[in-house]
Amino acid sequence: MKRRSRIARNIFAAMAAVLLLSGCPKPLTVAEKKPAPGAVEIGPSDRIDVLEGKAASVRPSERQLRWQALEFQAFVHFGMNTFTDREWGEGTEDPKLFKPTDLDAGQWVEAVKAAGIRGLVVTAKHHDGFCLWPSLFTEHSVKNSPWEGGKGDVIGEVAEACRKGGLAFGVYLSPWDRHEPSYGDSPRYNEHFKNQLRELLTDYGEISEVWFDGACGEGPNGKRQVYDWAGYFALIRKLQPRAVISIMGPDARWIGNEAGVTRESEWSVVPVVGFDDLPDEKNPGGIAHLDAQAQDLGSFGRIAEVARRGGRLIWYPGQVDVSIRPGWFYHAAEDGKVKPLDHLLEIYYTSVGGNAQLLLNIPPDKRGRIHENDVRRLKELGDRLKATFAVNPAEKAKMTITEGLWDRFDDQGRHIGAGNLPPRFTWDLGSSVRFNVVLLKENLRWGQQVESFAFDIGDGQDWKEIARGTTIGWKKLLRIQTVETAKVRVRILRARGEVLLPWGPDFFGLYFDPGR
Ligand code: FUL
Repeated sequence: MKRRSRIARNIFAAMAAVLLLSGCPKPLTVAEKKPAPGAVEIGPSDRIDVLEGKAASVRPSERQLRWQALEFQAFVHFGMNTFTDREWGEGTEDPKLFKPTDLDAGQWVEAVKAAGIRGLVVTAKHHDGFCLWPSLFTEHSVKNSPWEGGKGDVIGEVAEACRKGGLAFGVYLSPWDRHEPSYGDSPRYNEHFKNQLRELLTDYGEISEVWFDGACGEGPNGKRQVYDWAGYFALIRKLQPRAVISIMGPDARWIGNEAGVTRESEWSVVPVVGFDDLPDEKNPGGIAHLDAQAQDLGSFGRIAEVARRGGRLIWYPGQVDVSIRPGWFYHAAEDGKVKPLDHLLEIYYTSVGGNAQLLLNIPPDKRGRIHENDVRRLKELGDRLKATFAVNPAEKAKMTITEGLWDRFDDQGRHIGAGNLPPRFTWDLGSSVRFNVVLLKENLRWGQQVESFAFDIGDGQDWKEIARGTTIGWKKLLRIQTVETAKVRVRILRARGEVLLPWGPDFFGLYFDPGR
């Protein structure tokens, strides 16, 4: 990373101080050209400062940023298993068993929107191979079910309802297909799979995400299917270039568990070993050799370890997939087991507020509706989040940046942040404010930089540290004991490169959660 000389920094600092004092920021610099998104190679000859610069230079793609901004999405497991009361079907189920009595995709959309959800990913085909759309390439689909006289198309209805309701729309398509006879005859099945993918990518408008699971089995011929990941990815890039490919894909990694648990430090920049572009079953995290379940995926120590063997740094943000109930599919026996509000809040704060995206599964029932218990819980969750995040008293607070730094402004003269570590950001709230949630964000367009920070409150004379954290990334939500103060401060303790906090009410918030 380009580093400025101390003298230049001091000149900038002096100019910034004058501008801050005069209260009239003018452009000092134009925003540096961002390095292009993509992988950065690392190797044993990289010195520590070089490695640090490389880690600081990795950038997300526009599609990754758009996806990250969704923050909270619904996962919808619905299909043959809903009617057979199973989690994994055999592929031998009779399509006639699929008979929702009151399917209403609009109800799904309203129910999930009440929780503040912004996108929805539906299981177009699960491992049993039953397709929720009338695919031309199989008989094992809704077209041979009694639902809507075989003329129905669940995917069409859901896509339409999402569009109407303003939700992003994505699909889960299981590569493992226990029904399809060509499965295991690798080239033939890969063609079949691409045909199905093509239908989904061309017939339903914009697809925001394609979710691939890594499960792989033997076909009826006893042979193991070898997936053509590169071919699948190429097709998606061609037909839906804005779509993120998750889990077995290059854009978003699996968080490593299905319990809704994130790491204390979630890095979107992760080192991966080797130069193999393709994921495999042992590495469901992604496009290269990455153990998605490892506790440390992105610390500087981990980067140095991978560099010794040779590898690369990629932008690979985490996604938390977890179900609101014990199972992924609906089971009446689990109607009383919808996760309590406090558990969902804990998941929300540690995922959305822990630099990850939350994909909360809500399975419709045999009617084809989201069950009343889940609807109620989603509304409770949304109401609580709305009440908490309604007002940000820090929005209009005066912020100053202290400690040998220089300010940066973009080419329109807007303040976009400060560099020269370690910056301290101080807010004068004018009068005493009560809060128990602190929100921080980095501007990920310039990479992920913060390794640790502290949060202080002040009484005008002294500062008292009340919380510490590690990574910030897209968003950090700190839940703290309720405090009242007119002055707050964030100290960046360690960062990899210049810390660029996005300017505006969005990047720093103090909130009061009335339920705590
Ligand atoms: C897993 C699947 O086997 C489960 O059935 C579920 O779809 C989950 C989200 O992914 O790997």
